[in-house]
Amino acid sequence: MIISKAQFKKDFQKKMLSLYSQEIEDSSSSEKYFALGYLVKDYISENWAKTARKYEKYGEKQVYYFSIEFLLGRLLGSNLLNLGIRDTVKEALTEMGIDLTDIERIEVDPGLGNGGLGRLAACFMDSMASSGIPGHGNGIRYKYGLFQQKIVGGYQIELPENWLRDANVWEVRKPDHAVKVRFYGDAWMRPEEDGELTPVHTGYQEVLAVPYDTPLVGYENKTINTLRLWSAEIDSVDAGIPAGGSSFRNVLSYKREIESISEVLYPDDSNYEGRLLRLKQEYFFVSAGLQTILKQFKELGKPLSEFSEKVAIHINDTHPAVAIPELMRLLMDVEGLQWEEAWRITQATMSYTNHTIMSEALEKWPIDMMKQLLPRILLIIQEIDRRYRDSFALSAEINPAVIERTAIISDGYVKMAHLCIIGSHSINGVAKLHTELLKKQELKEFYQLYPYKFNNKTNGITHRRWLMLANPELAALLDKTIGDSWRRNPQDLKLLKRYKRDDQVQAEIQRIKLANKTRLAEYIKTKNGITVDPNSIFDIQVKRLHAYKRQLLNALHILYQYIELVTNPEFDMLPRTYIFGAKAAPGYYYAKEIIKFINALGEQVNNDPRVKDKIKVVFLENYGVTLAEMIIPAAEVSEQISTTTKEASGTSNMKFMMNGAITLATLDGANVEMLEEVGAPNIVIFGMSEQEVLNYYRNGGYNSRELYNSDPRIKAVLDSLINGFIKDIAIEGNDIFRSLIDYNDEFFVLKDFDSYLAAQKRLEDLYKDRFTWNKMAIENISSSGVFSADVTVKQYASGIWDTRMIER
Ligand code: 6GP
Repeated sequence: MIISKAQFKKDFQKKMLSLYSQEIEDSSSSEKYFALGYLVKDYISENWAKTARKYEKYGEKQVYYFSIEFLLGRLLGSNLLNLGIRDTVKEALTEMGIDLTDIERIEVDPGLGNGGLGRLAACFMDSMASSGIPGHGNGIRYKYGLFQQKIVGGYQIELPENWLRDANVWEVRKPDHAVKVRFYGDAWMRPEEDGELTPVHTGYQEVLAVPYDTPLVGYENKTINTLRLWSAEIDSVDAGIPAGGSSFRNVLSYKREIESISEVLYPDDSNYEGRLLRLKQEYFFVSAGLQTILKQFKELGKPLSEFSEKVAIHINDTHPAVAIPELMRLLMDVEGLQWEEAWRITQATMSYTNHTIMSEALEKWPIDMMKQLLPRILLIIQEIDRRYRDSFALSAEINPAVIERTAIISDGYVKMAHLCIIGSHSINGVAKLHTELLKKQELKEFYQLYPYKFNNKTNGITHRRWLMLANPELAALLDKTIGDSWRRNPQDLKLLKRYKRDDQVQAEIQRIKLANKTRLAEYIKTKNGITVDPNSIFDIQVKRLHAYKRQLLNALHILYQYIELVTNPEFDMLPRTYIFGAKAAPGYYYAKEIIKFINALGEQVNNDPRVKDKIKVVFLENYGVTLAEMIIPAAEVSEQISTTTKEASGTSNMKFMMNGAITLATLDGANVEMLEEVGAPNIVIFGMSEQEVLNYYRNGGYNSRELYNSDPRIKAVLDSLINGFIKDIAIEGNDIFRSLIDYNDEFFVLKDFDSYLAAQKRLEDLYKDRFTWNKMAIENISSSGVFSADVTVKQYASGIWDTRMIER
């Protein structure tokens, strides 16, 4: 949109008056944030309504991305950017003596996700709108997002994140679009006189699902899609009141029970109640979303047989898998279709992405739990399972054991990934290697049955948030050097290649990096009280804390350098600042021990005068989208060191690359494709190959104790975990030691140690030659365009969803 500074100032003043009955001069920062936010929402509204009308008029196929997580990050900055008015607004505010960044900082970062999968969903939302794809999100409006992490005495403490305490300016509550979702009760098939069976569901509890819509603003293209998040409320006080009658106390506790459905992201799954609640959440947003989609489709006046020509539903990991039986239910029980027709439509509509091969993340629900909570859905799943098994009855080639292993229901459980594969037309992995592993290992038997369903869609990130917003100076340098076409066509970043040897561009790249490092150093000083030198190498690992991601390998290397520094007078190294950011799942004890270890190591190293400031170790608490936006542009070394085969893709690797960091990586996930794009001289690779890892796993691992006994460096490092050399980790040090030695080092931390050390050394040598390093940084930035999510969502649109992109 186009707006003059004068007009904006008028609008802003008016908004402030109408909201707070006061002048801008008299307002607080927070009031300024709300006034600006509501004003920007007004600006968005017109095209929001128009986009919906346009989709309707042209009968566009709509994509609905079903995800239990959306990690959006703050929206003020990105909305201003995508509307194309950020510079105007910034200048106008400056003229009024107001700093836009100060206002942006007021916004709470809604943490409605855990990590990779939720952030990917958010990048896709931005890229779909920006590419003119009619794609919308469907999820849950959690009252409390991911916990706030505090570090106390080196330990992670979790606090509730009440992100809705003040208003959320972006959402619109739509009570008139509320729908009802049914839980519990009894379901069965009642035989009719004509021999037909009619489904019956009685004694259920009805929950009201109220939608809150958030606009998803496309980049300078007038497209505004919708993220619909559902909140659980009680319908009316007498509906579904449990035994005991509607006393005030009963009503209150009933209200609390219902509202708990959309209360917290990822309820504690260590007990039955928590797991039941999670299943409730899954069905809740899926059913509400599907009911709405079906209703909207019917308003088009088209026959249901054409449903899948107008609607694509994407299942983001297995959490929304009940979408398959729920669509079947709606098509049969409500719309009266026969099984075969409903099944054809369902399969043609649904597609599924797998995000991990970690077996603990493969969801399965006990049949009894499903029967208790979703009795009608269970009947449908049982029928899908029965028909699946029956479909092989005439085929002698299929081994019955294969059918048993791939069935949806077995061993008393409903296997959600199996349901997804059988019930949809497409299943994709999120990087080439990951998809190959799905095909030849994890889902091999499914691949043999349905090779045509499998495809790869390598992840991507939105370069608007992760480059334009997070690193405005770099973005400006790019505009100046190669023009601004990369903003719309990120693959044009490759135009920068031509400048890799250009002294001036090199100097600018280095200057911008230093400025970003300085900014981060200031933050570290304020938050952690640690002084770090912006001229040291900034070596960063930020992601969820998980054993397979191997933050431990990084920490053990630091410990190695520390031991060398204090024991070996010959040892020298370039000063380095190691920065970590990571939340551990509240019940993941081992991950929390690693956090403690990193903090204890930092405490000691940072304060040991013998280290002479050569090493600083910083653990930044409460890692999330907003923090990432400051950390990533300041990185020189990007640690992507997961055990090969374990990281499905990774996406922070792409963000770092786009911001000119050099990747230190195993050939895992999307790192493999990053190597292909940037070329071997511009990335530092180490570690075991896929084949080696798979062979070891097949043969029950390797002998880590032997390695410990034979490699004096490993021995020194591990011994210092348990001999008191590192203070204050008596329990943690011992547990970590035992995980590596007694439990045979499941993630090959020690096996890769030597190779990692050598890679770290190579990296340091490269850094000594600033020309080479800067050249590498430029190669990385210019090769990162293919990892824009714009590229990825277009592949989904043409390869899976079969949707058009609306012309700008
Ligand atoms: C993550 C994967 O671990 C990560 O490698 C990938 O980049 C990301 O998904 C996006 O595809 N997986 C999850 O966050 C998860 O919860 C069940 O998987």
